[in-house]
Amino acid sequence: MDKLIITAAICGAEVTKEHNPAVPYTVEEIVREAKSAVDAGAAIVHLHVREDDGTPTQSKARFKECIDAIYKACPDVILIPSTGGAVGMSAEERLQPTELPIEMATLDCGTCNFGDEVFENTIPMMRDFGKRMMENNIKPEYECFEMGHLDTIVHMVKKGEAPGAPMHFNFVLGVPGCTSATVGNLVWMVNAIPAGSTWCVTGIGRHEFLLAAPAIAMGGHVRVGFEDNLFIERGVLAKSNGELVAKAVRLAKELGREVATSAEAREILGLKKK
Ligand code: KMH
Ligand code: ZN
Repeated sequence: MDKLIITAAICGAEVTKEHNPAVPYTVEEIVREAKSAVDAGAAIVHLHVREDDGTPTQSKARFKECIDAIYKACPDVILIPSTGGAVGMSAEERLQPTELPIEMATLDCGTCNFGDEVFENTIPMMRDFGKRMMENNIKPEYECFEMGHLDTIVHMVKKGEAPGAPMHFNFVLGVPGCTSATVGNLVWMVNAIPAGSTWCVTGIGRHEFLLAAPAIAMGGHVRVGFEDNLFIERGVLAKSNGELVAKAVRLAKELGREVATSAEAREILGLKKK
C-alpha cells in the first residue's frame, strides 16, 4: 500500500471567523495555517484565498501573493489551488489561478446542489477547464460530489477533453444536497475509478474522520481542514489546521499506515519533481 497523502484544505470559501476564529483571511494567516498543516504532516495544501475582510476571491494576483508566501515558508509543499472558488463565480473568474505556474488544480466534475445553492459546473465549462489544464500542464484533482460526476469525467477523459491517466480523484461526501458521507458510498465510488488512478476522501463536518479511517485502511488518501470541518471533536473548535492534520496522522499511525512527505506524494501522484 502506498504511503498516506494528507491534504489540508485550510480555508475554503464558505467558512468564516464567526464559525471559527482561526479561519485564515490575510496572506499572513493563510501562511500560518498552511505551515501548521505541513508541520503536522500534510503533503498537500488545497488553497482558496480571500480578501483581507474574508470575501472569497479567485484573483490571480491574490493567489500569486499567497502561493509565493506559502512556498517561502513551506518550499516542498504541493499546492492545489481551487478552480471551484465560491458558488456564483463565473468560469473566467474561477480559472484565474490556472494562469500561474502551478502543479495541480481542482476540477469540479458536475453541477450539484450545494446546501440551498447550486454549484454550477456544466459540461461545456468542464471542457474549458480540462482544455486549460491540458494546455498549461496542470494535473487536475477531480472533485466528485456525486457518482454521476465520476462517470462524467471518466467519459470526458476518454474523449480527450481533460487530462488523463493517472487520474486523481477527491470524493467529497456529505455536502448537503449531494451524495451522503457513508462508507458504502465511498466503496461504490472507489470501485468505479479507472485502474491506476489515485483517490482521496473528504468527509464533510463530523464525517471528516469517520471517512478518513476507512480510506486509510483501503489505501486511499485523506483530506482534512477548515474548508470541510471546524471541530477537533464534538463541540470543540480546532485551534488550527495543523491540529486536524495531527489527528489524521495519529489515525494513520494507529492503523499502521505511514504518512507521505510532499516528495513521496509527488511520486505517488505522478507529478514531476518540483
Ligand atoms: N467552494 C465550493 C463551492 C473546489 O475547490 O474546487 C467549491 C469548492 C471546490 O471548494
Ligand atoms: Zn475547495
